[in-house]
Amino acid sequence: MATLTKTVQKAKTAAKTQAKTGPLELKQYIGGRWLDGSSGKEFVSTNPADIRQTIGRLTGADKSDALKAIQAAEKALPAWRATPAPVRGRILARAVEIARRRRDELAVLMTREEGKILPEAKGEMDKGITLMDWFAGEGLRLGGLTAPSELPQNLLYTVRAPLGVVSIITPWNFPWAIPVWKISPALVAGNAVIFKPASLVPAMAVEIARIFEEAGLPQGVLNLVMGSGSAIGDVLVEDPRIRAVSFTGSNEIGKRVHTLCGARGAKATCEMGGKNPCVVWEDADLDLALGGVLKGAFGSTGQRCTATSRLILHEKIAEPFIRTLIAEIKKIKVGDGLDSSVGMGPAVDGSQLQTDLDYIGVAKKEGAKLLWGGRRLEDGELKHGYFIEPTLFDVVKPSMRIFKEEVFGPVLGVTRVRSFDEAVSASNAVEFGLTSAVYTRDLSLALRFVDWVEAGMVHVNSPTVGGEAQVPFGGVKGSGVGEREMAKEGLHFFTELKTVFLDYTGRRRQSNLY
Ligand code: UN1
Repeated sequence: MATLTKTVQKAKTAAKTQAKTGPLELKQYIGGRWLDGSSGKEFVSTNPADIRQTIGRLTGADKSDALKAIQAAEKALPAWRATPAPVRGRILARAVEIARRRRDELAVLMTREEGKILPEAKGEMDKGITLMDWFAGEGLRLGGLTAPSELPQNLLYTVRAPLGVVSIITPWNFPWAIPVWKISPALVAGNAVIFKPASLVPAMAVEIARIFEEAGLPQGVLNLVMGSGSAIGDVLVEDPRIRAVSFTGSNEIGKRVHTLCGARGAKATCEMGGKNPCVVWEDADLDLALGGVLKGAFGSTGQRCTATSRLILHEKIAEPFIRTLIAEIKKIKVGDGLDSSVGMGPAVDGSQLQTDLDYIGVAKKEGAKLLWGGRRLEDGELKHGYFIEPTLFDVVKPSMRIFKEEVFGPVLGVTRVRSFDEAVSASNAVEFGLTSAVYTRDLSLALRFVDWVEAGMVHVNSPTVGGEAQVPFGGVKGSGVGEREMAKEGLHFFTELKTVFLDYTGRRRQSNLY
């Protein structure tokens, strides 16, 4: 424990030194070389808790860099796909060791660049490391099946082949875990990768590439291109050499990625938004539910596609539950995530903050009742960051935008219901279907909720957020298209099945089989 505290302390001191010495000079990573982008356009990432601090600086990539990265990946591909999968897995395992060693230091960088509080950043580091570790092991298990043939002395089996060069396009809200849970299966399956992170978190993306470089990944197998989506996004989705795209982000872009890939016969998996309901039933352990709602709605400043944004309360417990909820929300200290007394960090940037405030305005106008929060926080040091109060609305109706649309901020709306059917239909009355939660002590009610809720994931007596490496992650309806992520499904997305018919009779076939 003492060593851990020391490491965090060291990382914090490093952060302070970096704040004095100036921003990190970041480079693109193409064909195993660290290069400036060709766009001539400067990108900076700033600390959303204090925008006077620039975290990283780079010259953005343009189309020519994206094309170079694709070329480098194509060149590296044959040797990488010929590398036995267990050996590929061992390179990943080395990356796991490096990431474990650097966990605390990278968590501090994450807090400074993305804004989430340090315990959340450490949690994200751990989750990403577990995912990498799980996929590293898959190098030993990347098998197909054998099946009995209709014919004698015939061997029927399948193998999993890599797809080729793939693009990985990731959002800012999980700048470590999401890239890692896409890159790891892509690599272990034998693909070469072009990784394009969100422009707000380049410093974390560079660290990811450095970890794989240090782990001994051959040059060109992983390429990092950073720049505006409009400059490089289309190439990474439309170039005929890109055989698959794994995307996490907005619905608008996800649908476009899916359509463009579909049109040219490339694979795509798109993980998009959520508007996740948490149902608290009259018989629930209310303390447990309270903790789950607070974590789900206000954890990561609500900037999580799995965040709880709709609280569906049984009317019998609604009043006391809301009273306690407000009392707990009032206790959440908002501020710089490196301060250990802080419970909620800033919005990631000015535009997200404005979106949050706009939605709050619309909700008020549409008749939702503001119970707590709703304002930007600008007192003292807070004026240097993008801080907003955790916000709670009551009397939220299914017709309102705050009920239907993803805010991606710390804004929770309450809807009251009287029956199980009402709870299910309220839960399902949106276009999203990522995750959901129900708090109850009634096993039958919980399992009926599992049966009927339209969501890719259901939590019983736990918050809507999170996932585990060994089970699939993803949603239905507007929340996701393509294969699920994580687990075997996440690995299989990056492979092509090959069915092999091996006749070892050495004679002409006698059978009429066709
Ligand atoms: C989580 O809740 O731990 O962008 C993961 C997102 C999701 C990941 C959430 N793709 O928020």
